[in-house]
Amino acid sequence: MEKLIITAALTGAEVTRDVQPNLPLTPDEIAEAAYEAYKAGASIVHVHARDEEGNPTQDYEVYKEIKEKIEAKCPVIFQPSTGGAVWHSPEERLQPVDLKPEMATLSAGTCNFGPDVFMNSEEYMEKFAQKMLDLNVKPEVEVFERGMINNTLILRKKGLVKDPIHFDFVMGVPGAITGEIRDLLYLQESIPEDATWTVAGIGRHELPLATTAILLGGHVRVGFEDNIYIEKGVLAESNAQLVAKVARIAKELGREVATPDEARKILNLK
Ligand code: KMH
Ligand code: ZN
Repeated sequence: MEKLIITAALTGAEVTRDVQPNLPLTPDEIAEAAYEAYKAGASIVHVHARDEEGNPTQDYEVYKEIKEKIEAKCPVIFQPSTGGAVWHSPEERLQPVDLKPEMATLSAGTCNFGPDVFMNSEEYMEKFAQKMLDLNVKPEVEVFERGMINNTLILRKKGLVKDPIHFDFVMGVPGAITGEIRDLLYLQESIPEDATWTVAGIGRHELPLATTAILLGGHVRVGFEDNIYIEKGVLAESNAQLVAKVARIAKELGREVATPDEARKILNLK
């Protein structure tokens, strides 16, 4: 089995300090959280930027500062979000791709997102994919529903997404696919054979899905964007604590954890 890629989703766009006091918000805090997550076993950091008030921003300059600060500390793969927050315009969301990061997320369809709608029209999915292709940025395809795999295969047919595709199954978002293991199996068997995949379980789904992915040969995303607890009712001290827990479970189950360079090879990054 391939080594395990652990992604740390450090901040997200929805979580606040009110519910998770240890949430990293400033570029310095995000870079420090990335470094700690790297030391705990993360090979990718999925990053959402925040402005000076702590609100989600897709501003190019803020992402640039975060990217440079992370790169100064460690060799972890920097993966900015192009999902942003539900209220960001597509143009705002695309800004971090101009930094030519090794990877960026590419949301593969529209779905309900709690009380909101997360909009990803065909026109904009194509624009996002084209830009990533032009700038040699590997998409991590965010799948919130089964139909989004079909959308991705249509993008592939149009030459906008290249094999091998890397998927992130985001499971347990209220309004989208459940966090049940049978749904993970369904998603896993629906993607091309040469594709790689990771799973981001939301809230209480994080740990069971992570453990299942370790056993199935998939990869794992954890972090405050998805889940703020280290165990039922106990807030995590840091993103690194969540990463360390996954690394520990992987070790117990006999799956080695990938370094960033090993993750680059598994994901065919240049
Ligand atoms: N914040 C969500 C609306 C991504 O990062 O690409 C979208 C999201 C996906 O988090
Ligand atoms: Zn995200």
